[in-house]
Amino acid sequence: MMARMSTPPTVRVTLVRGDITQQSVDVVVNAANSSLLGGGGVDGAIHRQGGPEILAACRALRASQYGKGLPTGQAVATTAGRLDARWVVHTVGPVWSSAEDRSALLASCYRESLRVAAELGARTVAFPAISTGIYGWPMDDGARIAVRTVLAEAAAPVEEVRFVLFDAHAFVEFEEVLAAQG
Ligand code: AR6
Repeated sequence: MMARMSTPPTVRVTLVRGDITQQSVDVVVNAANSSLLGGGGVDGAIHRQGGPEILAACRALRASQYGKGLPTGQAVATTAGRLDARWVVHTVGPVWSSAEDRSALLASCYRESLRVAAELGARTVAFPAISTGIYGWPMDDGARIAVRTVLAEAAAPVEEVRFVLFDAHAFVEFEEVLAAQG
């Protein structure tokens, strides 16, 4: 009987507690808003640390392609400016709603960001917990969607997906979800 060929695990998922702007990776994913003009939270931190080149690139994208804004669930790349990264991939998470299930849009943020990163040839990608801050998504559910989508969608040339969690609560939630995936 032939042994079933098992697919080697090509993508490593890691968790780090800290500030995403301090990571050395190919891609830093930004939890942006559709204006692409910056904001608070992780978006503010990325623009502050990365410098004005990122905003200039975002303005150029608005002028050329996204005059009406980047739609929720989509992703687009710019320079990473002064960050220790090659690109920032901006994605727009959904605002949490208790009345409507917007999970597919949140999953789309991770999937589309990974697709853009892979197209660029990125090997290491750092994600924040998209939508779990100002956009109000519950951390346990946000972590579940993030980990499941990344495990299902990450593919070569991406080798490592690093979730960079800002606080202890986020870290614990991601740890639990990752452990439960076996
Ligand atoms: N590194 C890693 N994670 C961070 C950092 C950081 N430096 N700063 C915050 N977080 P948020 P959202 C965590 O609010 O919910 C902006 O104004 C934070 O604790 O940054 O998608 C945009 O322009 C939380 O767990 O993004 C949009 O208008 C997670 O990152 C809106 O906020 C996401 O929180 C997007 O809201």
